[in-house]
Amino acid sequence: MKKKIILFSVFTAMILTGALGIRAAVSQAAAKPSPLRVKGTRIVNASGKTITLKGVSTHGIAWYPQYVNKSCFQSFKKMGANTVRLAFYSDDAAGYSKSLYKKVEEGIQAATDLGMYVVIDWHILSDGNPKTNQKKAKEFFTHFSKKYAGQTNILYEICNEPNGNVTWQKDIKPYASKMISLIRKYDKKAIIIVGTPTWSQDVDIVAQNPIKNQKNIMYALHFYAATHKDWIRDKLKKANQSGLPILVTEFSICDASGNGALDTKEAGKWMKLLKKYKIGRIAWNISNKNETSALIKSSCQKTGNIKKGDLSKSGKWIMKNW
Ligand code: IDC
Repeated sequence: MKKKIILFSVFTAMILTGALGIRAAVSQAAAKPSPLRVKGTRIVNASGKTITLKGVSTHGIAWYPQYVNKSCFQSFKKMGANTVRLAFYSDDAAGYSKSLYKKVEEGIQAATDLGMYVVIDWHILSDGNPKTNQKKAKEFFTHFSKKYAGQTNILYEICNEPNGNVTWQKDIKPYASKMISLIRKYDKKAIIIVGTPTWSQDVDIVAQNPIKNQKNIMYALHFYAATHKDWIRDKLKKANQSGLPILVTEFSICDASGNGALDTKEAGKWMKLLKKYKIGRIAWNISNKNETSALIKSSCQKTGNIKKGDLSKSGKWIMKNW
């Protein structure tokens, strides 16, 4: 009798450890996204297949750090995201602090564990000209490109939205050249995304004079569907036709304030165009802030294990239609 019990427990233990071993192997196997490169206007993976990035962006990580975690990112992965964007505001007034580098690293780790791509976003906004905080930007990109050189799921977005009295020729392009050569010292291959004039809308201007002699460079286009309509889509079409590789690193279907009514009709036109050109898109923003661009309902307090029912109206529309 005793012998039978011992045999039975040994047997059960073997089954349990076996099952756990298999689970560990499966989760490790999920964790290696193929390296990306830019080919023409598109992103391709190591075997040359077109990859469309579909992602979610954090809100400013100084304001909503609680959503920078694996369970949260995994929830969006289950809903179709393959990318996370970490928005690191560059202006002191918007919460810039070097102590937040750690949060970025946590976010990178979480996304990497999940086999997702990560966009490290230097989120200039109120500081308008990327040159304003160039010194801090240099420090930031030196730190991250050194630390993650060779890690194949990282993309660098070097200036979210240049705006104000800023031109491509005099301000953004020279800034971009500096950041690109700085990042390339350590990371030879990662995709680097350059912001464009007028809150990352004027891709047509950039297309007339893009950065030369550099590989794996893309340009940002942002839209908020209730504000930005045909005239911005025309810029995108023009730039795409002249061969400019574009990534929509930020969009929502409300107005440009990040709030206001949703325009699903215009949003539908945007999605159709992006799908046609196979352009990647990243939705603003992972938070439950009381604004219509927040992807999570303001009544939902969860910061992980987010289900479809926890999403806001824009969140639901985007996860269904992107
Ligand atoms: C908005 C946030 C809002 C915050 C504001 C100021 O949604 O909660 O108070 O920034 O920091 C952008 C920017 C992005 C904006 C968003 C909506 O890249 O930072 O977020 N937006 O205004 N460009 C166009 C719209």
